[in-house]
Amino acid sequence: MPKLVTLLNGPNLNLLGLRQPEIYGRETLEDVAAKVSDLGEELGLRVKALQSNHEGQLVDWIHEARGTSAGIIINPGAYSHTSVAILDALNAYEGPVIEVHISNIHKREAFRHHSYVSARADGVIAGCGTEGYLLALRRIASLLKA
Ligand code: CA2
Repeated sequence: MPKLVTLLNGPNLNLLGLRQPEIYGRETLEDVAAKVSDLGEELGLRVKALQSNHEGQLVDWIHEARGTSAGIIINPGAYSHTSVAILDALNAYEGPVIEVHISNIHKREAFRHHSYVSARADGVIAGCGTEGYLLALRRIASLLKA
């Protein structure tokens, strides 16, 4: 049975590929989920991709991942910079967590430089475009092997 990895995307990431391609690229979230899922097959992992614009929904999915998912990849979107609730939920999760930002948040406005989620993340990838999600899955695979 392949281990499950939960891929969580936060607010507005459903617009990926449809708006602001100069910042977030041209791939849709569906394209990204398919690529991550294909890589998962190669790595022997099953990927469950979810997106929500609602903080509480993301918290609920993190709770659901407890005991069912071997790892979490999360792009919390703007909640990265505001959400202690998402940080608390991740602190109650036992497996590896990799935080992904498509853009380099450190090259952008000062309010994007701090992420609450980074205090829990085992790794943070920023500024690698949507390829960051694939890098995150590779990292989860190696952490699960170790
Ligand atoms: O770089 C990232 O991945 C971010 O997490 C994206 C968030 C932003 O608030 C963070 O500071 C950095 C915003 C996601 C918005 O996604 C859109 C995608 C396409 C068009 C419009 C918004």
